[in-house]
Amino acid sequence: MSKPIVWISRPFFPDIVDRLRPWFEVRAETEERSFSPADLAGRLAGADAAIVGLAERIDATTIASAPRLRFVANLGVGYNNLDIGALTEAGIGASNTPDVLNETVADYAWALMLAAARRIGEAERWLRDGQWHGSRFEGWLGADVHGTTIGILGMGRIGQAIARRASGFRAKVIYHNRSRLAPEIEREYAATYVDKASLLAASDHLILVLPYTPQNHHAIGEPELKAMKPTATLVNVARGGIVDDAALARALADGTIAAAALDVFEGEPKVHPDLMKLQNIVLSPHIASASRDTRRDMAALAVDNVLAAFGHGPDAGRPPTILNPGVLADA
Ligand code: 8YV
Repeated sequence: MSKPIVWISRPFFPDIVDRLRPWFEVRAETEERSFSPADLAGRLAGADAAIVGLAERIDATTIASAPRLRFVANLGVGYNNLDIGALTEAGIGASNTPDVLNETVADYAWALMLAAARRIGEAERWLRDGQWHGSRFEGWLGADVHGTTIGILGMGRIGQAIARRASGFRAKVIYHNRSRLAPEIEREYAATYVDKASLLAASDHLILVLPYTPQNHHAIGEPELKAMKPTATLVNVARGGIVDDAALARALADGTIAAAALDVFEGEPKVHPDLMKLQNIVLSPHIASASRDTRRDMAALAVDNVLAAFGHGPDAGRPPTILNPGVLADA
């Protein structure tokens, strides 16, 4: 009997991909590329399973062109590229990569916050440009991070990992979330729940970690930016589309807020041209989870899910991070 086919939309760690080979015919892309809907449909037409990234949108139209598809493993914790309703209706399981990236993304959120507040990118560009001829005592003044109030919008597992790092900086954490954390978790992080208006008004540095949903589209737009302190820093490690990038560019240009750092963009990999013109922003190409260990862990988790969905490996029959477990129960 021929082996089921797994399509992998981007190259990654060959030793991890090899774990699929005893049970699957692996069709792995050999270079990073983007897929038109027609390309995607063509790739999925013969596939029984797929490992995809957030650039690959899997919805009812894609599914219609993939009659054999039984499982989709997403290389990321955020899965707004997957239409879970349509997948479930078609009896196709789906998984994401939660938890394995929490600490790495939290490290990076802090790195971006520090870089933007202390103007690290801007100062380095100036130095490399050969402009350092002497130091001005009042040059390069940035904002402190220690001892400040750090606001977190979206207090899931990554938000909590960000909050945990605040104590070393003696910073106060306030947060807003769909649901309030249990009191013992709030105590653990010394985090105070506030409404969104208070979060915007009181944060010295505001970090966005909420999932992208239609309700969260432009959760930070012109009115929200105007409600922030003029000395504030905004950091987005969540998804493009949560921030209105055009409004942010205006706010950074006219001093509504002081600085920003974005790892994600509306319409990435394109970046709004007005953001590109600014100095008081750190622009990063969606790499918050890109540490060597974490990207391996994400890849391994995606592979574990595919193996388990097809009855192999230690989790046989129980993909560890399946998003729609009902699909397997119904199978
Ligand atoms: C990406 C992410 O998945 O986990 C997420 O939701 O946005 C990232 O970790 C990563 O860039 C791989 O494509």
